[in-house]
Amino acid sequence: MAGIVTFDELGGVGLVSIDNPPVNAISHSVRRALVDVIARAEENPRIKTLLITSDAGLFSAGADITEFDRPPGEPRFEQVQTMMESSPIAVVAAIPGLALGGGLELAMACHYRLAHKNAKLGMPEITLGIIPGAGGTQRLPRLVGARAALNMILSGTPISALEAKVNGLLDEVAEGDLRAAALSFCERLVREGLGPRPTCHRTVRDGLEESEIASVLLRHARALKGRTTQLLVIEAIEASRLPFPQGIAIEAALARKSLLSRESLALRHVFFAERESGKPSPASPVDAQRAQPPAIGRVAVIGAGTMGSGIAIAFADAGLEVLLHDNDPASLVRSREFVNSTYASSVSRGRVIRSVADERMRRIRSAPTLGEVADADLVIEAVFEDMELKKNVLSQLDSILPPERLIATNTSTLSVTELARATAHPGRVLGLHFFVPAQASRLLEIVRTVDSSRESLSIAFRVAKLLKKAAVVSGDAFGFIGNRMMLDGYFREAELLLLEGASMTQVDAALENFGFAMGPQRVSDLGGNDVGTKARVQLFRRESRPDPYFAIADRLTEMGRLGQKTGLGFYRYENGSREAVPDPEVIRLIEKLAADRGIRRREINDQEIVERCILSLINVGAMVLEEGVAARARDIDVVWTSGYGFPRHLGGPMFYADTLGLPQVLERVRHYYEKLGYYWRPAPLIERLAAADSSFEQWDRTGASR
Ligand code: T1G
Repeated sequence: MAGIVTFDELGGVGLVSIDNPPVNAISHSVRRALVDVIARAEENPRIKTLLITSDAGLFSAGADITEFDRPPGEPRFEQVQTMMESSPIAVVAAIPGLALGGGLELAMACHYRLAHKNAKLGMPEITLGIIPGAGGTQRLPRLVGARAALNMILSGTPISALEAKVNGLLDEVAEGDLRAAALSFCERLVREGLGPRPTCHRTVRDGLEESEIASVLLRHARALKGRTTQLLVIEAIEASRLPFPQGIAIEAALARKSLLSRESLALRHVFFAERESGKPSPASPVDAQRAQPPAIGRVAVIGAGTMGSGIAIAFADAGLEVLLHDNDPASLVRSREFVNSTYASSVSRGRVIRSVADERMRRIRSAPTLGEVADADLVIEAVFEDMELKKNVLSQLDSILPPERLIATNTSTLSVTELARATAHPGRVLGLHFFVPAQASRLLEIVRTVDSSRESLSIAFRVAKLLKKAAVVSGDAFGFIGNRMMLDGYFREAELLLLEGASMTQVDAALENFGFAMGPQRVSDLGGNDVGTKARVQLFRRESRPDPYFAIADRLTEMGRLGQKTGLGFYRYENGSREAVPDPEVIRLIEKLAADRGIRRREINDQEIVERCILSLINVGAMVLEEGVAARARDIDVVWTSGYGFPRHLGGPMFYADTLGLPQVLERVRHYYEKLGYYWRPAPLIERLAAADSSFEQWDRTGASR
């Protein structure tokens, strides 16, 4: 492909520039082009040094993930690297921005490395369930030591150029013009007679004691819960003590093993599902796919409660000006305190430096009168969850704002269609459903109505990209995607299992061992049992459904046991701690509620707990798909992995169902249908796909042609 790698001669320097949009993935064509230019440079007697870089703002995001399921084309990665490392001329990497995975591995096969001060260098392979497979587990320990290498690879988080200079990964950091710094670096090499310096000839300066491995594993235990890739990483890094050819052979075998693992298939599924869900689905009107959203510089948030303040922080973190309005001055004062304390804790945890925090706080300005938001590019309403109140706010905004401006509601339970029709321009209204805490939760449900215009949708996608949120489009129906599945499936089963005899600690532990970050009762206590009760009342009233199941949670709300915020909920939280302590009073309450309902309590094992909570999630997920509330099964996986703590390494509930096999899923759902009743009726979509021995993935693939 023309121009994918360019070559220029600048004095005695051969300048190689990679240009493979969007992220300079080291694809097969890039590898082929690199081999060509290196050979040309080596044949050119004027060329004394080779400079490998890019003008694309980043160096490379690594190997081309889309090529993983195909046999690697020649030349393979290591052939390119061996050519660079064994080159008779000095090869220098100049890193302008991100250098990730295979991109950093390419740079480590160069003899010298420079980077711009804003560059970030990382090995994120573990986030894809694989180990570095282009020499990273062999060259990185030789450059930074085994301990630092293990940490970098297990965390998967990029480090700054400064850290990389300190730990030996970089030879120089350029404050200003990287190209100029790199060219004078090359001239200095020639002047000082410094030639090739193969990384593979180095030895690893520090060993890895068992105790160190254990402490590093402990540090990453939470992020790697239920995972196995880290064991392959350790095995590969331990092999870095061997001569390079032996170590690299061991890495290659372990990398192949990791690539075929279920964990990696699941994590790659989530990687691409997140990128797809952030774009109009194939089912969306073509013009929605092409709509160019206007620039967004200033946002207004109406309602300065916890959600409104969190949303304001999310936009300030993304670099936008935020106007925060509330007609209760006391709320604006409380919100300012919340914003200040949130940034203060981010600074104290080293997540952001003081000056940046101050800058972001300055971007959030209070707007005591609603009129002040008239020149905002978009407005998000986050007032109390009451239909009439929200309708009133939306119709006022509708009269204040120019008709092309987007008005979004953060409702989690009310009909967005009904709210939109309270305005004269329902097309410019849709739901932007943030999750607690709005400034940190990665998920954003974009709730579209039949009236929502393509412009509104494209602005919503733009907002999600700006906020770096995983965006998923949902139809305007009961509980949208996430809450519907949580209430109609996951939480319902968790409650029933308590009534039938399982203990809270048992249910929470079983699902945490399955891989959830937190079990259902602890999540309910974190979010507030009153919030759950209020949401259910709204939702079940909206759908005039009987609320047969949440007897315990609603009783706790009546008793004022609202959760962590009151120190009492399903559990007891002593002196403001987050440690959940079982409370005999709640156990007695559950026994009484069960007796009142004639439920005979019994021993329940963990397998039944996990099966009922997860299969009910899958069953309701299939209904959400069939009803068109979610456009793709993989959208549901994004909702649950980025917003509800479903383990990413299992791919999300629908991907997980495919790994179980839909015929098996159907057989178990039918088992519970017979045993527990109508709410376990198998979703017709599961029955059809199981009968055809098909999968949700195939269902997605046939999407538009269905
Ligand atoms: N390969 C192929 N496509 C990629 C890609 C990659 N490595 N990275 C991103 N894309 C696509 C992505 O699907 C999207 O496509 C577009 O680029 C923009 O991405 C040998 C084996 C770099 C931080 O894990 O973390 O090297 O949707 O929307 O938000 O040991 O992309 O437009 O069609 O995410 O600005 C290791 C993965 C690979 C980094 C940019 N590397 N990428 O974020 O844009 S494994 C990674 C990212 C490896 C070696 C091993 C992010 C980003 P589309 P985007 P962004």
